[in-house]
Amino acid sequence: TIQLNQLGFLPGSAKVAVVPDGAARTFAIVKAGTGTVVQSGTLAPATASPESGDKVRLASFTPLAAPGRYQVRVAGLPDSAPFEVGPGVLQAVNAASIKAFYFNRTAIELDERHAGVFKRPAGHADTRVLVHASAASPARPAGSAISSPKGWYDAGDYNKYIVNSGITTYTLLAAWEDFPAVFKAQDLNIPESGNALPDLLDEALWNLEWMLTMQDPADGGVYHKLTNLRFDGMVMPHQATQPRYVVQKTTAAALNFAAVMATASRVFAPYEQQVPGMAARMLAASKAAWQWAQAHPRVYYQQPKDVATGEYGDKDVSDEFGWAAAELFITTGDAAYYRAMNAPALQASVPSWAEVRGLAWMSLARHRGKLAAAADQALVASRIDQLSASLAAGWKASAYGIPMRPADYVWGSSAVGLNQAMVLLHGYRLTGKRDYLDAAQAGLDYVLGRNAVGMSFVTGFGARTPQHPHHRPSEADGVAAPVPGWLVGGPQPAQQDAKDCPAPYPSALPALSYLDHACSYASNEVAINWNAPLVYVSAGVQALTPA
Ligand code: G3I
Ligand code: 9MR
Repeated sequence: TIQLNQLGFLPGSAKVAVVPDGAARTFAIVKAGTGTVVQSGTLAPATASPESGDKVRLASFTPLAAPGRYQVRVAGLPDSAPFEVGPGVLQAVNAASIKAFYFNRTAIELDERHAGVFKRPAGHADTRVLVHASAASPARPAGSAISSPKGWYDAGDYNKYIVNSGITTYTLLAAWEDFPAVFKAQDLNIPESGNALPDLLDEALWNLEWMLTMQDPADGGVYHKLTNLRFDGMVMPHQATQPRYVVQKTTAAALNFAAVMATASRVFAPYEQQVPGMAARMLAASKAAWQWAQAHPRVYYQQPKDVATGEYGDKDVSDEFGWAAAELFITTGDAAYYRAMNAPALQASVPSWAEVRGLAWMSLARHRGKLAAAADQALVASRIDQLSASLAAGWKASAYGIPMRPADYVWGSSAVGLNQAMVLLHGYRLTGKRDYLDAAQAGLDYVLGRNAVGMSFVTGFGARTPQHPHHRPSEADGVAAPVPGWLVGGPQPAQQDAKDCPAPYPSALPALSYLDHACSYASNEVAINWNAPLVYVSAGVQALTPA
């Protein structure tokens, strides 16, 4: 079948569909419903896609700009899913991708007014969380209790992990810093809607307030995670009542926390009236965590024997040091932080929870007009441009016309595609090279349906979408549809969940190794760090695509 972005395109976007190789050499764009041909074109030469084992041709129809509903037609094949062209095509998915965070809030009832059929009682107040032996200190001995409420559930499970919350919250704040116009008047229908903060910032604050409680006021150290000892069953949040613990302070947690609090401090500084003292509190918390990390530069997460939940373990924190230093430099202007960043040695790479050096460069690029003199502006530009150029080269070479390469199909592959697009949007802003914008669009198209399994990987958005994500509320709430607005992890060949899955995967090929089954935490879970770049990219494409 013909694969493409199942939601649609802005009038000014690059528009591409993927057609299985066959006899046809031409394609047509037809009006959905009437079948009237509005445009026709020639298919590109066939290219083999090793990651999906097929041969495909690209159909490019970028000039199609008149708002409407269309399908791609190729002789001998069923028409494509219908798609929209129009200036508003990404608004709903952008809003839903943020609303998903609300649906994963801990410690608050989701009432009918804001959650509709996905209403549920509050889960996990987390006002009495135990200090695990691995986190004990004189003032907080093992078994003593702290209060650590709010925040979002990490994913399909009910735990809260600082490292992953860090990149997630940062990415939401970055979306705000880069594209405020998209969010200023957005109404997400969350409990805070209508207050004096934009809804995106209200949502981010829900998690930032939790993160602040994860810092030990005695020394500035930050707990790695707040968790049960083992994963819960497939039950609703309020039915998951195992005791919760804060576990081990780590260097990675301290630095992630320092980076995000420095970022949040500058984002919330203009809102002193709405959140009095918050910006100053965040900056002080950031500096204290940074100091702790200086004194404890190599405390890596070591999963205690009695704990079995997610690890987010990382034994290279040079990137976390660089990122935290960059954010503290941007927020304070203090050249000592720029020197601590060790910019000449810090490369840029596509961000993930374990690999955050690219975030430092994107933040510097964003603030390049206002950086203190210490910053090497030419280096900032070249880091972003070079990484974008290498992603654009992959995009040009790929059969599906996407920046993803075979090795990018890892656990959370969908977010790899979107984090690549996030880098490319920065590259486009910096250089104006149209290829970068078109490659970013292709990354968004990938998750919305231009992929070998022919699915939009966002629940509720597209003609074919995941029905059974590994997401405890979606499984346990008795509502047939999954909670909307969530990006699932996507295909990857390792199939670490095969032992827990009654159904076999359809294929072991990287881009086909996907199972729309609730058992599949390795290909069909949702996660906050995967949704955040969906928020960023769906906003950025709207903000940057020329009309
Ligand atoms: O680093 C190696 C790399 O060198 C190697 O080439 C590659 C080959 O597969 O593997 C890489 O390690 C992978 C690692 O992620 C880093 O990307 C592991 O195989 C892979 O198993 C690991 O997956 C992580 C998974 O937890 C299991 O630990 C995912 O990134 C991470 O997103 C996921 O996070 C979970 C939390 O633990 C719990 N909550 C849900 C969340 C989402 O599934
Ligand atoms: O639900 C868990 C998910 O959030 C994690 O990403 C995944 C990998 O750590 O583990 C899931 O829990 C499974 C556990 O690892 C093995 N037994 C089945 C659990 C799922 O119900």
